[in-house]
Order: sequence, then structure tokens, then C-alpha cells
Amino acid sequence: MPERDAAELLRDAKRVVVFTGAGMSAESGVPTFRDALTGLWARFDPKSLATPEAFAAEPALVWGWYEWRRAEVLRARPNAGHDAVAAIEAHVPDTVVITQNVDDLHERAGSRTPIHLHGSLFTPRCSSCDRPAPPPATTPAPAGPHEELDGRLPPPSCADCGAPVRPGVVWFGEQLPTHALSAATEAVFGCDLLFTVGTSGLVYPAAEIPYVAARSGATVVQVNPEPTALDAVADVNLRGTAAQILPDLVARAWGDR
Ligand code: BV8
Ligand code: ZN
Repeated sequence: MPERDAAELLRDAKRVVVFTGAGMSAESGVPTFRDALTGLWARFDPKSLATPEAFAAEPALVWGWYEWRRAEVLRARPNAGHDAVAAIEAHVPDTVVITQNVDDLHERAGSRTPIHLHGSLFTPRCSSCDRPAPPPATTPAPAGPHEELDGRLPPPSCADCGAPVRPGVVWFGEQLPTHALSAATEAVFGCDLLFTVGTSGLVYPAAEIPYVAARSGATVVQVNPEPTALDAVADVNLRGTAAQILPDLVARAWGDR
């Protein structure tokens, strides 16, 4: 069957879900989760740093990594892909954005209330009493081209109980926030079109999202320059990047330029 035209599917859709991963932010200069990390963290597998055990063992190393990533995000700007997602929301009121990303680029592009399945760099909280803590006023300066980024930053202490403040993200081995997961599942059950953009589809239960959409009868369109685990569930596979493909889809669906 010829690949159905994704722009036509988009124009005719009543309820759209846009499910995004790190590839969504790649063209904003934010490294994807799997990309080798620079400096101090280059020798670590992100999956070993993004755990409660790593934070308990080396709080300054892990907190420094997240503060470096938050600084990168603050220096970044939403790309044309983020803007196209916000345009889809403007054209199709019943659009839900579900992201695995911990950056705030969807929000800064105008997406109203993206569902953050894996939390956010901007909502640190106490590692013991869960009290929300303000993100630090300053962030690490960008490392010069040749200097080795030290990267260790001792986390602040909770104003209430004095325990270390932790990043407001979901680590491996931790449950996803129940309200986020139930809101995402509800949105997916009812949608007729789901875009999966810039994710390798390897981390669960988030990676279930496109499969739940397909089982509920939605058409699944993948946007990714590489093959992924989600090729198996995609009805339409658009081999390209978020900032190239999505604006073109929106333009062909509604004539936006
Ligand atoms: C849970 C936040 C259970 C933090 C993330 C053993 C022990 C414990 C758990 C497990 C285990 N084995 C399996 C598990 C389950 C585990 C899991 O799935 N592991 C995987 C590795 C097999 N999952 C969990 O632990 C989850 N929790 O299971 O809890 C439980 C149950 C009951 C009670 C208690 C506990 C929690 C997982 C959440 C982890 N946190 N992020 C942080 O950011 O630091 S995951 C993180 O990696 C991302 O959020 C994302 O979800 C995931 C993968 O990243 P992607 O977004 O896909 O990015 P990636 O780099 O992989 O790929 C980028 C893609 O973009 C590529 O395809 C590339 O081609 C494409 N791309 C590149 N450029 C572009 C592009 N696309 C478009 N345009 C471009 N320009
Ligand atoms: Zn506390």
C-alpha cells in the first residue's frame, strides 16, 4: 500500500497526539540522551548516571550533570520542529503533546501543557521530604573548547529538612508520575493520529505509547532520520529530522508558511 500522505492524515485528524524524545531537541543543540556526553561524563553511560543509586553515591557528580544539562537548555532555543508542534496544536484543538524530554523547549515554543513522562530539569525537589526546591539562580558556565569540564556541583540542601535536593526527573528504576502516565494513556486511547518524533523507543513504559495508540486504532507516523524499535508499529515512516519534516507537514496540511 503506498504510504498514506502524512499531511492529509494531519489535515483530516480530529484528535492528535505528538509523542517526542530527545531527537526533538537535537536541532536546538541539546544532545540526545544516547549521545556521548562531553567532559567529565564522557566515560559514563547516561543510563548509569540517571539512577537514584548514582545520586546517592555521587550527589555532586549527578547534580553537576543535570545542572550542566539545564544550562545547555537555557542557552538553547526551540527549533522549527517545536514551532510546528505548537502550530499543530493551534490547528487541531484536541492535540496532546507527550514528551520524554526534561527540557522546556515545547513550552517555550508555545505548547500549552506538554505531559512530561520523565519529569523536568526545572522542578528540583528534596530527595527526602519531596519538598519542591527552586532551580539554582546560576548555572555552570559553558566549558571552553579545550578545558576539561570539572562538572561536580554539590546539590543544595532542602530548606525544610536539610537533605540534598535532587533533579525533578524520573530515573531508571523509578516509577513514572502517575498523573502524567494516566493523562498520557487517556490521550492516546482517544486519538486518531499519533506522531512519534525523535525517540529510539527503547525505554519503557514510555515506549509503550505508540503501541497503545496503534492498538486503539490510531494511525502512527514516525519522524526519525534513523530506523528505530518503533519502525515495527509505524504505519508511515518519515525518514528525516524534526525541524525538516514537521514544518513541511504543517505547510502541506494547512498552507502555513
Ligand atoms: C520503571 C529522564 C519500574 C532522566 C529517562 C532494570 C532495572 C530497572 C528498570 C529497568 C531495568 N530493565 C528495564 C527497566 C525498565 C527501564 C527501561 O526501560 N530500561 C531500558 C534501558 C531497557 N525503565 C525504567 O526504569 C522506568 N521506570 O520501569 O520503573 C518500576 C515499577 C514499579 C515500581 C518501581 C519501578 C523509568 C525510565 C525513565 C528513565 N529516565 N529520562 C534524564 O533525562 O536524565 S529516559 C531517557 O532515555 C529519555 O527520557 C528517553 O525516554 C530515553 C531514551 O531517550 P530518547 O528520547 O529516545 O533519546 P535517544 O537518545 O535514545 O534517541 C534519540 C532518537 O532521536 C534517535 O532515534 C535518533 O535517531 C533520533 N534523532 C536524532 N536527531 C534527530 C532525531 N530525530 C528527529 N530529529 C532529529 N534532529
Ligand atoms: Zn526535605
